[in-house]
Amino acid sequence: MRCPICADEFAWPDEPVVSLYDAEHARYDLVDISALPAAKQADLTRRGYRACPNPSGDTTPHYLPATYADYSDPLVVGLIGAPTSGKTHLLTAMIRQAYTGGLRPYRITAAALDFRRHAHFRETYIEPFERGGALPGTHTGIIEAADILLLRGPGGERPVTFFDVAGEDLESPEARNRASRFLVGADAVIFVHASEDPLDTKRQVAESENKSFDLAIERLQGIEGARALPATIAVTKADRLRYQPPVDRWLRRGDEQVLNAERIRAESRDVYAYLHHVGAGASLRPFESFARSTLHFVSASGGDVVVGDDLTRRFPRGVRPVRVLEPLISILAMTGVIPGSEAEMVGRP
Ligand SMILES: Nc1nc2c(ncn2[C@@H]2O[C@H](COP(=O)(O)OP(=O)(O)OP(=O)(O)O)[C@@H](O)[C@H]2O)c(=O)[nH]1
Ligand SMILES: [Mg+2]
Ligand SMILES: [Zn+2]
Repeated sequence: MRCPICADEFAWPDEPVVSLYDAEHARYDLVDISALPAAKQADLTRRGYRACPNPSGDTTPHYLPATYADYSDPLVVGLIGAPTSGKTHLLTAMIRQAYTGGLRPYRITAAALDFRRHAHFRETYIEPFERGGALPGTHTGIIEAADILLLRGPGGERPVTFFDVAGEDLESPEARNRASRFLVGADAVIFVHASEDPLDTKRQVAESENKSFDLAIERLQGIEGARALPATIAVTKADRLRYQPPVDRWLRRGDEQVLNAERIRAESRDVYAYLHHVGAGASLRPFESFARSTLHFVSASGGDVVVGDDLTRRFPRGVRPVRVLEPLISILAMTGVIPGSEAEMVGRP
């Protein structure tokens, strides 16, 4: 199997031991479960972890849910985008909505597979986001997965690991070897482009380039079969374009309730035209580089952040995510998590 965190291949040990997390001492304890009754074994395995042997020795120690290898066909999904493009807010809104039944129209439920990781993600991102707080920029040098979910649906049970690293690392040729190693094992990529960024973009960026996209694509192209990797381009912060046709029309639709490849194609065409029109042609490279891709307008927060007198950054009217699941749904269709003939057509010309 391949570890979703370090992308190393290794044989999953078939031993009756699991590592249980001891919160009090902040450590993992190795427990031999062989003498326990089957029900207890199953329960401890469900809650337990296994240390990844990380044969290439290139990461800090990390643990996988002990049930990870029970599922065939795991997915690794990575977010790519410039610093402050909105990756973390989008992923937070997306995972939050997947948890609260947002994939029900596709008969998919989401649960945490890695309980500790999800609890951390919930406390650090989902809860502050729900309270209307702006999320901090992602620390550089972090190479751990953000969350590992288990999606259950007509396509079976699929673990999905999400990676959200700092845009700064994605743009840096030195750091990217570590930070974007997850790309080596990625099964799908969400490319995030921020529409108009008057608040955050203090830097001058040549319109002709999107460094994080370029570096990620370059790295992926070194991997066999990379052209077949499903990709989606999410133009986020689209709340800033809400009065602008045709963006207004897509945003007003809210969450879709059925999978419709033709509609996704129509939205993709509109996003393509928008990016082209505003001179962001460089952000269209994923569309040109991968055989199957879709493009979407999304908004994680529904509005701009406001800096208060105490310098905290908040969304004053709370958050109202718009169409944040659409990029994920396209990925799920293109990776077979949503099966069927309609899904087969998603992202194809
Ligand atoms: N208007 C608007 N602003 C947003 C939206 N999503 C994020 N932002 C703002 O964009 C800024 C950056 O968002 P992040 O999600 O932290 O961006 P990031 O890509 O994760 O940035 P790094 O972690 O530094 O790579 C924050 O100030 C957010 O308030 C959105 O949907 N609409
Ligand atoms: Mg971030
Ligand atoms: Zn590993």
